[in-house]
Amino acid sequence: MESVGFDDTIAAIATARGRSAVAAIRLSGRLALPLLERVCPEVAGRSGPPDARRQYLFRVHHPETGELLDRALVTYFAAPASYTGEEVVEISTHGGSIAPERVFSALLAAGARQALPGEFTRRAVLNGKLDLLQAESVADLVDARSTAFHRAAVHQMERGLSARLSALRADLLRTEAMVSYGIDFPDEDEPPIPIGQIVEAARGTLRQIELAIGTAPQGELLRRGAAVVLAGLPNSGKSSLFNALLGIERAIVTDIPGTTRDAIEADTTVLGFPFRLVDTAGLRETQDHVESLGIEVAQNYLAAADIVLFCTESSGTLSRQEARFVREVDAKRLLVVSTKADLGRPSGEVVGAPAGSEERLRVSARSGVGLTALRERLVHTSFDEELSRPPDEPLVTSERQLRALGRSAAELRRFVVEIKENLSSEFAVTHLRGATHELEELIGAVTTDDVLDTLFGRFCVGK
Ligand SMILES: Nc1nc2c(ncn2[C@@H]2O[C@H](COP(=O)(O)OP(=O)(O)OP(=O)(O)O)[C@@H](O)[C@H]2O)c(=O)[nH]1
Ligand SMILES: [Mg+2]
Repeated sequence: MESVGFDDTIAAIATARGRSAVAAIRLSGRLALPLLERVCPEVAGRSGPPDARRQYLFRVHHPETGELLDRALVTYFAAPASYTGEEVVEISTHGGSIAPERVFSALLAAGARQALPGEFTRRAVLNGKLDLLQAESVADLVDARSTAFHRAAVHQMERGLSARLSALRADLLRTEAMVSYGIDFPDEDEPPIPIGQIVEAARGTLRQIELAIGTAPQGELLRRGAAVVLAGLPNSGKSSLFNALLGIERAIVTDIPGTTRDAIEADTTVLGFPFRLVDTAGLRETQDHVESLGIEVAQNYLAAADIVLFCTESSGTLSRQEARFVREVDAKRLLVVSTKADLGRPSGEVVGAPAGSEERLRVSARSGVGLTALRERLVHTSFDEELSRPPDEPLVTSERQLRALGRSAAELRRFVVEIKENLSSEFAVTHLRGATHELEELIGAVTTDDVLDTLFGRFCVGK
């Protein structure tokens, strides 16, 4: 495919700042090779350009002062066989904070322009190297903080969702052809293709779109992490359990009830799945102003929690006060654990335990007992759908995707209504085209500038 023909050649340090063995600098645009020659006189001295996709060890100099800046590994990718589809040069310099910056400055001095966030990927999309969904997955891949989300992003980068939606788009085009066939021969008594068949085809596609929409809550959870809010009476061991799940001593633990006052949040992964843990103030009636504010905060977190991890020191019946708190949480979100299992309690306490409490997990932050079972329970409670999702089944992971699919489904439903009432098929078909258009815009077959702006706004420089 022809390069879109941007005038500037852009450059960026693509690796993170800080101490490292190597850093990568990227250069993309028509002048990538001439700019390389300006900073690497050895390239200029060669009889021809460097071979594409071969690594060379070149000295890098400042184009104005001639100062030697580094020895770097240089790879040239000839257009269009490159990430962006343009002429690309990648320079691997020594890492650290100085060498990459100085080589980068040399490239700017030679005439490159500093790339904007996501500009390389944006060019890749505009040159047809990646579709929009793949571009989104590139950002997800970089942002991924859990292996589960990473897995979804990789699948999308491999065109998982794109392929599925392209197939649905093809189905819609076929349905449109069926309708047009009817419109082209309006004088026939019986339409050449029965309306029922057209409706059936549209409904089939609609079901597929709805299935994809149905994966969005799980995709959203994978992106943001499931919120687990630890709650319970003061001193019930919430902060200790919070620290044990995190693997670091983050919250203060003392034997004084009412230690935690504010809510403490921390992102973590549990068995590869993303979670946000929230430790809260113990729930109790109190005259203490600060403590009661903390309890109010806790209540707000509880309302928004994906899972309420209720900690009780009892291994049997909950106290009246505890039972009152627990009643306010709906059962699907509630997970009750008996803490401090290492202390061992007289088995007599279990007598009179409410139904279901035999299954209650007993955990100890001190000895580690029950923590593995608790981790598994947390993952199953939040990510059961993800665990049972076939690996090749695509997942809707962004608001943009969800909205576009919603609009496509709405158009398709309107189409079905119109065509069934046998209103003018020309009118119905505009809704069918609307549904197709939404899918095309989602994949990136047609893109508008503001779609690109929102999408690439969250990229990092050099990607
Ligand atoms: N033996 C034992 N003691 C524990 C365990 N977990 C917590 N404790 C003790 O119980 C006391 C209270 O623990 P915290 O983790 O501060 O309890 P909390 O629920 O956060 O308390 P508040 O913040 O005051 O509401 C401390 O003295 C802890 O050392 C455990 O698993 N085993
Ligand atoms: Mg605490």
